[in-house]
Amino acid sequence: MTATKPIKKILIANRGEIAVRVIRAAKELGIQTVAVFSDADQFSLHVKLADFAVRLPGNTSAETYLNVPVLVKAIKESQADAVHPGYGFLSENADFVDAVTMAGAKFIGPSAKAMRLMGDKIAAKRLMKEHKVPCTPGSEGPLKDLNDLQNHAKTVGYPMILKATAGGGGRGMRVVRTDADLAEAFAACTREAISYFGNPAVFCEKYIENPRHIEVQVLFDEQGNGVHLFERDCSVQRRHQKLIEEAPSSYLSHDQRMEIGRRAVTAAKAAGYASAGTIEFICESPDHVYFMEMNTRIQVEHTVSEEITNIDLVKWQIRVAQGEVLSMKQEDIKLRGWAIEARINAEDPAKGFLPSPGVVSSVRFPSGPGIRIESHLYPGYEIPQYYDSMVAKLIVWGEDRKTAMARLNRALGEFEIAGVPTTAKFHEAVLRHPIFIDGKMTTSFVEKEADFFKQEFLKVQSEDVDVAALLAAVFAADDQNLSQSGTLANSDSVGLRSRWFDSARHV
Ligand code: MV4
Repeated sequence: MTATKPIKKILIANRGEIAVRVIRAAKELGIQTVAVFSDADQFSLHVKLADFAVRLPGNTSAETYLNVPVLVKAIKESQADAVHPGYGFLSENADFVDAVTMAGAKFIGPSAKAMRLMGDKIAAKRLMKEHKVPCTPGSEGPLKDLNDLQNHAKTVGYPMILKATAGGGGRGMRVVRTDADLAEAFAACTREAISYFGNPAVFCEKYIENPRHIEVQVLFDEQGNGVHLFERDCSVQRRHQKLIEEAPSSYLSHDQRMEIGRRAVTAAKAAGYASAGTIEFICESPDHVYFMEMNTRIQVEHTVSEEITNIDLVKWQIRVAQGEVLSMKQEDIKLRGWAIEARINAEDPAKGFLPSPGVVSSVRFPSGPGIRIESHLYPGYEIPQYYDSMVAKLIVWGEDRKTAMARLNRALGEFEIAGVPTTAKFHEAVLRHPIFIDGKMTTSFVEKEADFFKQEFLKVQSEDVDVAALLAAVFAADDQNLSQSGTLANSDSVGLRSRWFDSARHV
């Protein structure tokens, strides 16, 4: 038995909903919490909910949530004995893991070594191959020069994709479709690799057109015991920003599900991984599922895996960081029902998803059976312009996919954030699309169906206008009706949703 070292005080090096999520998990484990906040986040919910808070002067991410020396100072001053990085910001920065460790605190996540290994896409792919995890066909290592790439093009064929080894999440990639474009793409990709990641190494792969994006949640303790919590389907995305995630995936059969899960556990074990992590796969067909990369952090969409397994991943991250051994075996983890998450961003889908920071005048979150909200919003909160635009996650659970979709639709109908446009309306349109309803979406779905979504927005807007015009006409005809019929909208509500009638006048 390895000794456990109880954590007493966690500093959360993050903001927004994930900071709130971590604070809640820590509190339930009887652990104190330290929030850090930028000037723009002075009135943010994570600051109100934490036991302590440390100001990080400035507004930009670089000055605050990405500022390692300032965070190290906050760790020391607050005497936190552990740090949770959330997602984004420094969550996959191995140098930050080292800095936290040097400051005498426990990093809640994998070792710097495992993080560095999986952060190098070529090294990660090599490791997977060694462990017989299928990978996308392509160059085994970094491309030496254009000649090397031209030789690979002959075996891999077109279309092909060039990726920076230090990249990931869609950055530093180039699709090449012809011989003529090869030289220019290679030069551009190498240039980007240097300027974005400070590492010129680039590799090539067969480009899978219209893939499904499926990822497997894994959870490992520091003794090397690990399990998977089945897969998530994240195919509904736009420009590498996920919009809807669900678990499990309607793409896989039971046997394919168990196989992809086993591969993910093999992959994480090979990396010497501890904590919660995600193995991303790209699917050409249900039988051609290739390892793509590992995300060495808790992800935004971890919630859907929690909902179908009844396992609290953030609490388990904290527990394994204390040296605790996983109490469950793979056969203890039962897949129950279906979960869908809709990311609600302060963005205007009618304006190309333009960010829409500003004051939230009122908030009405849905509730009732099978509904979970993860959000840092409250009435009067001002969404700052400096950070990610995600302001809420709406997660629903149902016995099956159909039930979950109906529940998400019901919940979106109740959902209201007034003051700023959000992506909630877009999600309602996705739920009306036959490809989504049939579970047949690929990563090109949103882009390819752009016309459908435009039409849906026009319809919604004209419906609102029609109702408004109708009511205006009614009011003009009979002034008395003003107080007896209208819409259930107040000055803070968005749009016209329900119409009401005074039944007493109609009997
Ligand atoms: C690919 C691919 C097709 N073929 N690799 C994008 C994010 C990064 N993790 C890798 N990505 C892709 N790699 C090969 N060989 C297509 C994508 C891709 C994608 C992957 C997952 C989710 C959304 C995506 C959107 C566009 C492209």
